[in-house]
Amino acid sequence: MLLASLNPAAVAAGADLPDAVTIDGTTLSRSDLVGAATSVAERVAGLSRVAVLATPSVSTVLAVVGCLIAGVPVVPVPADVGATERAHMLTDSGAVAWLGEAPEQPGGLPHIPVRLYARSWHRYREPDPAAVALIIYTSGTTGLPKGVPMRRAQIAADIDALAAAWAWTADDVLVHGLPLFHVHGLVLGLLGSLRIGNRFVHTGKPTPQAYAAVAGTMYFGVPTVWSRVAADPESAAALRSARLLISGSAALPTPVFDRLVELTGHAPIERYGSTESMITLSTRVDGERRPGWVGLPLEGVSTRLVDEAGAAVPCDGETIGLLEVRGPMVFDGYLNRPDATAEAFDDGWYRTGDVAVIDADGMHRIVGRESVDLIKTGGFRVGAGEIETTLLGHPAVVEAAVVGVPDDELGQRIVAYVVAASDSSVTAEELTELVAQQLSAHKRPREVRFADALPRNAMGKVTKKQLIAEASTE
Ligand code: MLC
Ligand code: AMP
Repeated sequence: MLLASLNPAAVAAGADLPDAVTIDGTTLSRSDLVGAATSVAERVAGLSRVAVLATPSVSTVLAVVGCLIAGVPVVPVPADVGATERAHMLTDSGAVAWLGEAPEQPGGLPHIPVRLYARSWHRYREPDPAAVALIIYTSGTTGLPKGVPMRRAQIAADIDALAAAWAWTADDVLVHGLPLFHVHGLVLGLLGSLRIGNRFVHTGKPTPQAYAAVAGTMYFGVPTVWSRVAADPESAAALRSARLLISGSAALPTPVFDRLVELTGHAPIERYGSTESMITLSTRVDGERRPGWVGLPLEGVSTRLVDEAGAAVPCDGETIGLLEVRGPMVFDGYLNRPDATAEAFDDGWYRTGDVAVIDADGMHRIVGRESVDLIKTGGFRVGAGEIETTLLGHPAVVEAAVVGVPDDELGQRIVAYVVAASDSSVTAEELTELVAQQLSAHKRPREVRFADALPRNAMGKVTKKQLIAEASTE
């Protein structure tokens, strides 16, 4: 069973847990979860796909679990989504209803509320392991986000491999305050806990104070969260009693790693992955935790480095290559995008788009991204192209170039360079708001710089490295 701890027969026979999930101030037992989510399952069974506005709430938890019980694929929609992105996710995924929280703009779809106090004890057969559980949207360098269908067996394989690497058991208390519409918060945090059978606490926002207020054994965070913890010695000290502090979704800066060791007594575990591959590499609970390195392949995972011509690159800890991965958790293709799927694979290996080195012991270090047009900000993946297209949709914008500028706290911060029509009075705020309204609030540029022209090379291509250098030095 994918959500093994929610086996109705075992829960009915006494394998209950009074505080299985705590979220938004409410605590649910395993039997609450089974009863309420099965009631959701009864309302959605037979639907082809449903969308869930994935706020951190009881309603989202029950909606997702109910769909997993009924075998209905879920499209988690970012809680801060804007109009264009939302319309694209609904149309592309073929979602037939909203389940749970009602969005302001339902886009013509019916709404099925989640009733928190309804219960059903109907028993559903476990869906096929090859069935799609989730379709998570993720950004590419250009265009609107692509759907990544995740099969039940892929999710189960990833959680089990992480459990082996981290000695993650039902005795753990897992704490995080991350979004429930991505791999990190939803798949690993929530579904992982419901598979392993540990207590799960969602803190609402991932602030250092909120983390310190919960007595957890495992804490998940993106590097931005850890950098804030490292800047708050009092909250950090409260994490001393934890078993593992785990960082992922972007590179954990070495000074943050070192400061966490000092303040919490824990060398953080770092792990690496993507929406397409889920998590494939991690340092292990019983292995070396080397700052700046993301560890070894998980059980069942193989990795290799190739050069631009596809030839093998030596694993000597120094030579840089393009990282490719293979394993039971890796996806098998984007939804409705055979073109992008073909580009994503090299003879069965997933081209991660990341540049890495591997040393003789098999330790991996992520050096950066192959393309400047895929930005990671606060752990969120954002395509330069989607923001540029949105900005160009404004009548006063003549040219736009979006870059990720190195940032101590966010990893990269989004900066938009804009050439505006000479007679326009368009403001930075107006353009930032346009991105929030069309795409998502978390894709807003932090800064909009107006320019007379964009720097271009002899081929006429915008020289983004020049823009990044300019924005970094000021
Ligand atoms: C932010 N703000 C802005 C702004 N950006 N205001 C104007 N213009 C902008 N461009 C506002 C915010 O709304 C907020 O206001 C305030 O500024 C602080 O913003 P912030 O610094 O961004 O903080 P916060 O909103 O708290 O976000 C930081 C964060 C968030 C770490 C909480 O980035 C986050 O949740 N990241 C997690 C991403 C994640 O889970 N990725 C996993 C992908 S899966 P106010 O008023 O609201 O306070 C994956 C696989 C794997 O990658 O390997 O795991
Ligand atoms: P996403 O699809 O949002 O999960 O983004 C995946 C990308 O995040 C990867 O391709 C990497 O570029 C980046 N990433 C995830 N984890 C790490 C890590 N531990 N170190 C460096 N980059 C990471």
